[in-house]
Amino acid sequence: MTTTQNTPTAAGAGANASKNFKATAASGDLADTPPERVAAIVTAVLKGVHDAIAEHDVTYPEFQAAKGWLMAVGEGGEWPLFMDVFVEHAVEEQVAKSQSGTKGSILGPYYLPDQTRLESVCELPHQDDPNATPLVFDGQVRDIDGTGLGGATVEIWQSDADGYYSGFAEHLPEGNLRGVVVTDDEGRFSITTIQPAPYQIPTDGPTGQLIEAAGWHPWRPAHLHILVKAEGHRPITTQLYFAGGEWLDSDVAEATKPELILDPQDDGTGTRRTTYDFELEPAKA
Ligand code: MBD
Ligand code: FE
Repeated sequence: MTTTQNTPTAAGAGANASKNFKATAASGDLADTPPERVAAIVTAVLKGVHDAIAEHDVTYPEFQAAKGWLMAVGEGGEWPLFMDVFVEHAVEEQVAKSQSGTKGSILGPYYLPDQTRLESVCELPHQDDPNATPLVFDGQVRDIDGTGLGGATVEIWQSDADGYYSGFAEHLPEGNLRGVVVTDDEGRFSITTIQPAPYQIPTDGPTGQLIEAAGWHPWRPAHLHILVKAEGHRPITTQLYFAGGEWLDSDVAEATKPELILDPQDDGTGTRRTTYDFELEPAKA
C-alpha cells in the first residue's frame, strides 16, 4: 500500500470520536478538583496564551481567526482528536513518572469498549483485504515478579491496511480489527491480524487545517493500540510501533517510545511474526 491513497474524512473520524467520548469516557468532573487547583492550572494555561500574544505581537485578525477555529473544532466534534493528538502525550508522560512495568502510551480517540472476547489463540475479526500483510503477534502478560497472569485481557484495536479504524470510518463493519483477547493459564496469547498502516489526521477538518496552516505533517506511524488488564494490577494503556516504519521519528501525536517498537520478521510464507510481553505492577491499594 502507499500512504498517499489514504484520504480519511473528518466526518468519518474526528467527529465520531466526540460521540464516543461522551458515551464511554471515564470523564473527570470539574467539581472533583479543588478551586485552588483549578485556578492554579487555568492561570498557568492563560499565562501561556498571554505570553504567546505578547511574544508574537498577535493582531486582532489573528485573534478572531483563532476564535473561529476554536468554534469549528467544537462544531466538528474534533476536541477529542485535537486533545489526544496534541496534549495527551504530556499527561501520559507525567503520570508515567510514578509507574513501573511496561511503558504506556496515549489512549487516543478511537478506543471502543465491550468488543468481542476472543480466546488466547485467535484471529482478530477483519474484512478480507488481498493487499494486507498477515501479522502474528504473541506474548505473555506477567506480574513484575515474572508470574504469568492467566485470565488477563489484552484489548487490541488498530487501523486496517489503509489507515482506517472501524467505528470511525463508515465503510468498515463494526468490530473490524478490534477484540478482547483473554490470556491462557500462563498468561500467554497469540493474535493473528494484519499489518496496520500509518494513520493520517483527516485533512478536511479543523485539526487537519491547523496542521496544514502551520506547515506540519498529519501522520502517525503505524501502530497497534493495546489495553492490558489483570485483576489486582494497574491496567496498561499503550501502543506498539514497527521498526523502520515511516513517521516513527516524527509522530504528530509524539506518542512513540523506544521500548514500544516491534520488529516483526517474515516467517518465509509472507506472514510477519513478532513477540511482546507485558509486565503489570500491582494495583495501588
Ligand atoms: C489515532 O489513531 C491515534 O492513535 C491518536 C493518538 C490520535 C489520532 C488517531
Ligand atoms: Fe491510533
